[in-house]
Amino acid sequence: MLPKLILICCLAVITSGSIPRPRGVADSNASHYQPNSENVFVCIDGSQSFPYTYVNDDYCDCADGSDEPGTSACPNGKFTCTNIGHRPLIVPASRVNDGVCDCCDGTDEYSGNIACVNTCNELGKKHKEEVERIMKLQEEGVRKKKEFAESGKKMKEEKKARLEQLQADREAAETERQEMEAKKDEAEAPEKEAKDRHQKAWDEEKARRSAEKDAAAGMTAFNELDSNNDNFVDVLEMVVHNEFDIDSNGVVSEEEAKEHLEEVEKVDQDTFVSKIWPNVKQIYKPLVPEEAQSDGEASPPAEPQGETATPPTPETPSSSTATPLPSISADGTLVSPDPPTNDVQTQDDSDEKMPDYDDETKVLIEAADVARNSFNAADEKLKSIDREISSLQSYMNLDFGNEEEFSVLKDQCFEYTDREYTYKLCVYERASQRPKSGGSETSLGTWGRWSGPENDRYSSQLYERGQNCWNGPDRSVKVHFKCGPENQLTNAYEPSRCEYAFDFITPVSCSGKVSPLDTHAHDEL
Ligand SMILES: [Ca+2]
Ligand SMILES: [Ca+2]
Ligand SMILES: [Ca+2]
Ligand SMILES: [Ca+2]
Repeated sequence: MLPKLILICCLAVITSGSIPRPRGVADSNASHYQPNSENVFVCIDGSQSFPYTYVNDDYCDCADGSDEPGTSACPNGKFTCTNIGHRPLIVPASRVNDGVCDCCDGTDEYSGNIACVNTCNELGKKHKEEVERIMKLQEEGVRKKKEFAESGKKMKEEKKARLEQLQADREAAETERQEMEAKKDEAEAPEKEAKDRHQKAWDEEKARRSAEKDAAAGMTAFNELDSNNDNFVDVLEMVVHNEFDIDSNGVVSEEEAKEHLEEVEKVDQDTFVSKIWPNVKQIYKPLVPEEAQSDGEASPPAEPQGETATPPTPETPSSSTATPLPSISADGTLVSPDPPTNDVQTQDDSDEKMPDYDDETKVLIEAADVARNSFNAADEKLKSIDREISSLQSYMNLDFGNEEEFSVLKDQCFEYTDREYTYKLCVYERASQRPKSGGSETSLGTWGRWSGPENDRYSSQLYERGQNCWNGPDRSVKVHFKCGPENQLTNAYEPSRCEYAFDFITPVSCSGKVSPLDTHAHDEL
């Protein structure tokens, strides 16, 4: 209620003392108190009438208290301080003669209990100065606002022209991209064909080399197995190789050897390489020469693998992946075990590099590279146009006020620091908060919309969908815009949990008018 009261008092500018009237009557009400021919006073609400002498007789007669404007008799009475030199002030009638000076002219204290000094001239002067100061601020603000509006309009015109230009450019860029894509496809087809051909030839060459190597390894194995050099590998030459022990009983029987030899007694080299080797190459191990096992004189002869041989203990890991432990030799030195020997297929890959493309293919690749680069350039050009168009369109969609005056704040960020936090507002973008002591930034919201009342739409902005509050809503900020000499974030607070408010002053919000609320706020100070 208080602001309304003040509004009334401030707007009712009284040329004081124009009509004689009873004590405590506002100039605007003076006509009600003119004595009439019947000497009757009608209560202002019209409900009752009394003899004129009932006015200010210190007894409350009217229900609306209007017969006692100058005494404290009516609990709902209103006393108007004339306050010549300043502004009239309405106070509750209970303040009349209560021993406290309420009116600057002291008219509320006429009983003589207290002597009030008249301060109206002094207050009036201060008030006038304050009004002038605010007026100047408003005028200066309006001047700046006009400049901002002009540059805002110019900016929008420029952006609009640029957007139209880009939309025209886009068509050409899209055509260009399509052409470049067709050329790229055209150049890539023969390139792919040539590269595939090259790859296929190389794969065949690799397969040939691999087969050659395999055959060579087979021949080596044949020569090793053929211990009596009769150009045949026979069953007896096979049985000394433990790896041919199919049932793992520690002995290679003749049957087992024969099974590996595809059920024949002996095979010649060609048969071995073509038929036997592919099946045994994964398990075959060359015999380790005896002198490498031990150089001691008491080396026992290689025991023929007969029925007497001890079968391997089940718990001994037979897998070749288990690393054998070092052992102590007969002369007491540490002997490292032999490295595993079954890595035939993993070596010699280093020199298996695909040879360079032939000249003809190189020419095709070069041509395709040129076409690809041209396409990529055209593609990037179109994308860049699209990015700019999208950015311009979002700019065009922003509401910068009736005169484009708020566009000056676009892309500008402002900070305000209180005891604990630094608040940041990037106008039309986002609002955030970070602790002064360091630590991570918390989003308080991103640009939402203008949120002022219908008759004052551009008085506040809403930033919404900020970081979620634990067990609560998403954070949001309402930014209140007020007239001021510069663009500045002047306050940040949290009126209700996770709903923040910022005060922002800017010339853009100046109207050129002095609002009664402005001067009242300064009177209070
Ligand atoms: Ca009365
Ligand atoms: Ca008083
Ligand atoms: Ca032989
Ligand atoms: Ca066996």
